[in-house]
Amino acid sequence: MSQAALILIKPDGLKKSLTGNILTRLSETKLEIVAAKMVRVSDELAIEHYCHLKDKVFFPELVKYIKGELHDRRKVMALIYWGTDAIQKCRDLAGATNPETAESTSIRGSYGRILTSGLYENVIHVSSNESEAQREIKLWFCPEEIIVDLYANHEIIAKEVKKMAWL
Ligand code: DAT
Ligand code: MG
Repeated sequence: MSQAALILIKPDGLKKSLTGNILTRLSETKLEIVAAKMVRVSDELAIEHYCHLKDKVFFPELVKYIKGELHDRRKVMALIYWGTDAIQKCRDLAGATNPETAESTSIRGSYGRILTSGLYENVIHVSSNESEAQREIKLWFCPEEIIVDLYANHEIIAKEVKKMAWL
């Protein structure tokens, strides 16, 4: 069954110029990229994304990390990979959460590290299961940004929405 996975190339991955490398590794999965963008991560987005970890001692630093405050790069690259077993395939390539125990050929095993504070700086995020993927994708993307219809959606007339436009 086709499923979707949210991938984030975290600020350390961008700072270390690993984008091309990571995308090449992920292309081994033969999955389809159905959305991609650069995102400046707000406090709200960071906190909501990692809400399952809000009671952990490392939570405040984790929020700073995903916002780019530890790397002077206030951006992440967000992508959606879509296809058969997308989550497992991407998680296998990413490797274990802890970069020290991740298989050494995996993305996290190759490029991750543990900070002196104990936080795992592990280059990439991959959704952990289908319901988390759905929650995360709805948080990071709106329906028009995804080139397939992943989840039920509807048209709305948005009034008085402040947004930037080309001159
Ligand atoms: P994953 O990113 O593999 O899905 P997670 O959702 O449990 O893992 O945690 C999110 C991030 O938080 C993880 O990528 C790195 C950090 N983290 C998790 N557990 C940690 C720990 N025990 N010590 C330090 N950082 C941790
Ligand atoms: Mg997770």
